Amino acid sequence: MDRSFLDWPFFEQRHRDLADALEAWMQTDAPRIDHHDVDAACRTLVAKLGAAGWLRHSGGESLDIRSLCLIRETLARHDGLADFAFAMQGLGMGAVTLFGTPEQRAWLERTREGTAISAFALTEPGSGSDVARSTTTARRTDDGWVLDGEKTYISNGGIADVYVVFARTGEAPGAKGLSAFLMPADTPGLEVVERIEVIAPHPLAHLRLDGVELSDDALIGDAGAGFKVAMTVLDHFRPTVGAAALGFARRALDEAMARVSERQLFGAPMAELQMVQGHIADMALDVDAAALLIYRAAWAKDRGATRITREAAMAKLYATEAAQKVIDQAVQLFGGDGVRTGTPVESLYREIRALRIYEGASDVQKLVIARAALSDFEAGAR
Ligand code: COS
Repeated sequence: MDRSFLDWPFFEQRHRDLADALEAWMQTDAPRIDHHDVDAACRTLVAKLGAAGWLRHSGGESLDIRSLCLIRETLARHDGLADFAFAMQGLGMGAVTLFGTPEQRAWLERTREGTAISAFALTEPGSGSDVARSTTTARRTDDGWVLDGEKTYISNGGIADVYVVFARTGEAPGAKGLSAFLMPADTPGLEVVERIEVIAPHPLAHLRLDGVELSDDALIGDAGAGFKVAMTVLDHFRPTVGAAALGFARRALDEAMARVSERQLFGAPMAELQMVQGHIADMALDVDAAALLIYRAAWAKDRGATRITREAAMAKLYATEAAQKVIDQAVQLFGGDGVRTGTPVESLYREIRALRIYEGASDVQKLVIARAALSDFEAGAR
């Protein structure tokens, strides 16, 4: 595949080395595992990614967003479930990496080694895009908190060892009354009530919290700061969702180019037809444009920007929407084989869809970008 993007000025030599080493690992040592039992597959993937040292990049003292993006892009190009397993260790522990106490960071040792699996429990049956409406409650007691409510579409739900969960602590209405908590999976009162099946299978569950007792030291960050904790975590991880989409798109483009180079149509390879070249041009353009937005956002954060809300939203929105189009065109170029169960482009077609929804749907990213643009304009106009 085209690796010329690694020469872009966004990267340092350590990033090129990381991308090369992971590519080599995926081609030689990577676990070739059966995906039919997704729970077992994810446990194996987390253990192997941990043992090989890749999960050290998923959290810790700080996050290098370019490394996270390169890893997700590379894993996604080879295996969507490997990307999922890596990504969730980062998102799940994101609040601990960014805001955790030294005691809470003990969990990071385990998620970075691949000996514990983490999850990010924000979405509720009544609030997905509108986080400020979250209704799960955390009531103060003499020595801690009691949590009640429901969380849904929680990735790694059912196999996670630890959850970061967001609940209403009531300091103020709406966004200013939420807090983040660290909740081990074996805490009494936490129940996995339903496993959710989706078009690209991965561990996903609906959770119920019924009188879950947590101690004082489970609180991550300040009471009432949970909305900002969640948004800050999402700002760090949204470019990486774009990177996973980019990995899927690069794979689709490579598959399509191999196909049109080999397949004969009207007496010549498909690649010689201008209509086919039009598809390849659109796909290649989308891939490069997505990569530029993703690595611009990652670079901006890594070089010290306090917030990359706008850049992260642009990267996620563009890359996920573009990848959907790229993959759809690859399916088209494959003809009947493109929709045949088990072919690479068929599975990419299913894998990409959720990325336009989770960690902030495309519509939410537009809202975020427009708000940032208007607020910058108003600040400049004053
Ligand atoms: N970083 C830090 N602080 C942020 C922030 C960010 N990215 N975004 C908002 N805030 C702050 C705001 O500055 C505001 O604080 P002040 O009142 O002190 O200024 C506060 O948080 C509330 O912000 P806002 O009024 O913009 O919140 P809204 O309720 O209007 O919602 C959206 C904002 C819709 C953008 C937010 O709810 C969102 O991102 N939703 C999608 C959530 C998501 O990704 N869900 C998927 C779950 S994970 S699979």
